[in-house]
Amino acid sequence: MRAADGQRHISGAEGIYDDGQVYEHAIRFIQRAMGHERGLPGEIHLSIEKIEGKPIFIKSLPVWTCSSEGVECSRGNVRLLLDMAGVSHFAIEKAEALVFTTGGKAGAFMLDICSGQGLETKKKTFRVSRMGFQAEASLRLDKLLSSYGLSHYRIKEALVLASKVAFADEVLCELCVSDDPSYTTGYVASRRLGYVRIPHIKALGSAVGGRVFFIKPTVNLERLVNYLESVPVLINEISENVYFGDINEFASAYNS
Ligand code: WAQ
Ligand code: MG
Repeated sequence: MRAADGQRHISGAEGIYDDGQVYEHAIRFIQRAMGHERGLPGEIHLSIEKIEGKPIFIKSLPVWTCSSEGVECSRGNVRLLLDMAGVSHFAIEKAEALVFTTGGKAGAFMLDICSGQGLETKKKTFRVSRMGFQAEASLRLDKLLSSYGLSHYRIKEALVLASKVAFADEVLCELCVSDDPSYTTGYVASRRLGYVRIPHIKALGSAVGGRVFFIKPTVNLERLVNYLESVPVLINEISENVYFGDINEFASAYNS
């Protein structure tokens, strides 16, 4: 589902569901678009396709929630995590300018991890699609997350996206900031870092946000875009690792 008001992105969502659940989720997506805090959309596009062929099965990333005293502290944590992942300072600054000063894009930017340059393609942003959960894994994750007080639907949706993205060899890591004014937790994710949640990543009420995928220089762009947009990926195994702690605890666990 994609909902927009002219050029301005309002809301989007995607998933893979059994045929018996398609109707229910289609309605849910339309309700979400119509009731969105970013405003009433001028148009809503809903596209439903049968998945052909075998999906790729992956495991969800472990979840770490990084405690923070406020926006300044969290911005520092974002920089530390991206640096730990191996992103250059040029690329970190470029990403910060994209996700902390603008919003309203439907997809993610792809930046080179060394130069911080945007990839030179006709499309400026890319939307990841065709990811979901096997039924049993979905229930397991719901149970696990809710036992830690993390049952917001956004967390589950972001975790499946981040797990699909992190599975791509060409992607070093991802930075995400919701562009919804009331949702102020973002994340940095990679296969090595896991899914690291950052509360207070932006001020309450701010409509800035976006996603950046940091791409290794040797990337085969066509292959990567095809994987992100079109290859069906299902989570069939859940990482049971859910942690809360500050950035120093995270760093020592990461380095050990
Ligand atoms: N593919 C690529 N980029 C996307 C996609 C997608 N499928 N969906 C959203 N984006 C980009 C786009 O630029 C949006 O403006 C931006 O991300 C933010 O999207 O654990 O709700 O749906 O508590 O507002 C993170 C959850 C929530 C953190 C992120 O993002 C947590 C969220 P939103
Ligand atoms: Mg949003």
